[in-house]
Formats: sequence, C-alpha cells, structure tokens
Amino acid sequence: MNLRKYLIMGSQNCDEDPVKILEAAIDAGITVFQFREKGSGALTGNAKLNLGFTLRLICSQHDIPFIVNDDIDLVEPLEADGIHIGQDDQAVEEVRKTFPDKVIGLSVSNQLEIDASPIHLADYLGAGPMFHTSTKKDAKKPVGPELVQQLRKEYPDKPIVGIGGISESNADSVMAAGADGVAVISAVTKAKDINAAIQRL
Ligand code: TZP
Ligand code: MG
Repeated sequence: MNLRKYLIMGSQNCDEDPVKILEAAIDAGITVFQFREKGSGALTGNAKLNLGFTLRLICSQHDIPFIVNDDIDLVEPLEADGIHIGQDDQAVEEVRKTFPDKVIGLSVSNQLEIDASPIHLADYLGAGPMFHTSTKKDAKKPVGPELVQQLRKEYPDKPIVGIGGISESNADSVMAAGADGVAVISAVTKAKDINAAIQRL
C-alpha cells in the first residue's frame, strides 16, 4: 500500500461537503484514505454508516485503499481494506485474529508504547503526534520526527507514516526522518485550495 499522502477525515473535520473534499483530494493525488468519524460533531448510527458508504464507493472507483479508524463494526459493512487502531482500542492481536487479511495500522506515540506493542502484527505504524495539532483534542505530547527516526532504526522494513500537525511546511522533515508518508487531516480539509495543498505536500 502506498502511504505517501494519507488523508484522514470525517465530517467533523469539514467545513464543506466531505464528498467534495474527498473527490478533490483524490484528484490531487492522495494515495490512501481513512474514514475517521469521531470527536465532537461527528455523525453516529445510520448517518455515519451512510457517509461511510458514500466515501467508500468513491475510493473504490478510484482504486484508493479505504481504511476505517477504530470502528471494528464498520469494517465488514463498508468492505474496508483495513483498520487503524490506537493504543486504547481493541488489542492488535484480537483485530489480527478477526481480520487476518485486512491491513492493520497501529498508532504509537513513544518508546514505551513501541516496546509494549506487537509491532510485527501491524502492517504499518502511525507515529505521532509529530507536531502540535488542534484537530485531535486528546492528542498526546508532540514528539517530533525523532520518533520516526527511532522507529526506522528499530524496524528498518516497517511502513511508517508520521501524523499530527503535519503541513506543507514541515512534511519534508518527517520524510527525511525515514517515513514512508505523511498522514494529514487539517492540511487538506481546511485548505483553501485542496489541489495546491496536496501538490505542495
Ligand atoms: N492522531 C494523532 S494526531 C491526529 C490524530 C488523528 C490528528 C491529526 O490532525 P492534523 O489536522 O493533521 O494535525
Ligand atoms: Mg483510536
């Protein structure tokens, strides 16, 4: 899976129609999409499922891998290609057992979490927050691209994306630290010109 330009988004991140934002982002060259309908203002129940279906269909039509965040229950109805889990979600071992063939992404924020995680069961790692972010209210302390560097040293072949506060002005430092890609929310959803923002990323 090409992790280079990884867009994460839910309706709560969008000031305009998420469908339009996803379509513009795909046209501009994102390589993977994560549906993260979560936090204040997020849809729930059928409204969440319906938006998921719509975004999933758009990804299918453009051959963009579709990952769901946390929501184990959405994996099957949305025929997701994978699931991204955090340290406080269901254990990676269980998720791997339930979905032997899906892509599993795992968030790690520090060395303690790295040491405590079954890294070998994850297909890729999300490392961060790299920088300060206002998007995730309960985000942990920014750790900088050094975390990517550390992971790259420990796991030379593991796909890694940096996440958190990444913009066109700092993405290069995350890539230089050894990341395979950058995962962004607001750099795309809040961009005045989505095409230009993704090109510059
Ligand atoms: N996990 C760690 S930071 C973060 C998530 C979901 C939010 C990233 O949002 P932004 O707008 O790219 O900083
Ligand atoms: Mg989570």
